[in-house]
Amino acid sequence: MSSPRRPGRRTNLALLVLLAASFATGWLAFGVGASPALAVVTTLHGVIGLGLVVLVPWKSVVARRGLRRNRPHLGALTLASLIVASLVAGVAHATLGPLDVAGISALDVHVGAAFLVVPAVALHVAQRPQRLRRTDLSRRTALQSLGLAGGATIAYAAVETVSSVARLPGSGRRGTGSYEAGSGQPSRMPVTQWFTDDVPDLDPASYALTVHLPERHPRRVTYSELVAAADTDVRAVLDCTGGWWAEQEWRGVRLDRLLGEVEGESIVVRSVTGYTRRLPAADAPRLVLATYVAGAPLSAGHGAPVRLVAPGRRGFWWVKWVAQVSLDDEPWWLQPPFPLQ
Ligand code: HEM
Ligand code: HEM
Ligand SMILES: Nc1nc2c(c(=O)[nH]1)N[C@H]1C(S)=C(S)[C@@H](COP(=O)(O)O)O[C@H]1N2
Ligand SMILES: [Mo]
Repeated sequence: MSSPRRPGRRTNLALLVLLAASFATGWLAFGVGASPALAVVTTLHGVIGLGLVVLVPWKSVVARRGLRRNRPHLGALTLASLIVASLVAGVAHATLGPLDVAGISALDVHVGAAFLVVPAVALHVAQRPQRLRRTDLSRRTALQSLGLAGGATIAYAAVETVSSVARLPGSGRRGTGSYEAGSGQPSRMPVTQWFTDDVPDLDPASYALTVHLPERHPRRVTYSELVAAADTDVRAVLDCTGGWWAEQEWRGVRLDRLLGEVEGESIVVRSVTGYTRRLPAADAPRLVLATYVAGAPLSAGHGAPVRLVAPGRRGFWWVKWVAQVSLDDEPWWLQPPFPLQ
């Protein structure tokens, strides 16, 4: 028995795969390091995302047929609007630069709309389920997928070529997709909180860092002791998932020196405001608790009296206003991949 032919089924399934892969690679790009080599992930992300555009001619056939049916279309049209908004904002960010309208950036719109796509597409698919067939694993599907991949690569290459020929700001972005802002001039570097944190006003004179080592009494380290211990200068790039980066010269104390013997699995760095990240203990020699940037004490916005400098990691690891550093035996990856606050 053959089921009734449903043109567009494969198009719909391809859209589903592309959406899942866009979402996964988008968060991957935010999650894994901050080196320029991340261009591999962001390029893949861009190619997959533009694959959706390649499928427009096929999907419009499906959509027109669907729109003729007597059913509510609000959900499907909302989904379409969210996808368009996310795509336009993503390409705008990648080509035109760090756009900002009333404090909302193109990248905010891109990620925000993509976030809302998840429930919208779940609803859309739940109401219009598409069956998988054994023939989906065929030579024909493989060839179609290859064609789609080729089309998507061409679309991505076209965007990048226009961007570089027209010398759009995008041609100067970092591999992470971020734009330079305030390198060497911390006062021009944006002050960014991950979500809801507020800049606290702390008095260095009464501030002390608490250091917790296993089976030892907590140790208090005052601000002046931290400044006196600051023996390390690192030039490092702070690359925020908000879409900007800056290189600064940071001065502070290396975590392995502050902690002494680093025994344990991970280091927990917690701020006065409760913002917390857990890092592998093996990273201690590369991590710096900085009190100075570009030769001057940190400003309140940039983490005074002391912040973490985590070279090679995205900005959300660089805990500001550090109150406590502790060492324990839990693995560092036993935490949400992104801060929840
Ligand atoms: C890029 C994401 C997508 C967009 C923008 C989109 C948009 C639309 C629109 C506007 C319609 C016509 C209106 C309606 O039927 O109410 C439609 C119909 C439909 N969509 Fe999607 N869709 C997307 C992804 C998907 C996915 C992932 C599936 C399933 C796996 C799917 C399955 C269907 C089906 C079965 C129809 C109805 C076709 C018919 O009744 O003849 N769509 N879609
Ligand atoms: C519906 C899901 C998504 C789609 C279809 C999508 C698609 C795209 C597209 C087409 C671009 C432009 C690429 C270029 O022209 O260079 C882009 C850029 C970007 N997207 Fe997404 N995206 C999605 C979700 C996400 C999510 C969830 C994140 C992060 C959590 C994200 C982060 C980024 C970043 C950082 C860029 C800039 C990369 C660059 O400049 O090359 N995206 N996205
Ligand atoms: N306590 C705390 N530290 C934090 C954050 C935060 O919200 N709270 N945001 C992080 C993020 S997302 C980034 S990009 C950097 C930004 O540092 P800056 O404000 O000095 O530029 O701080 C990180 N440290
Ligand atoms: Mo950030």
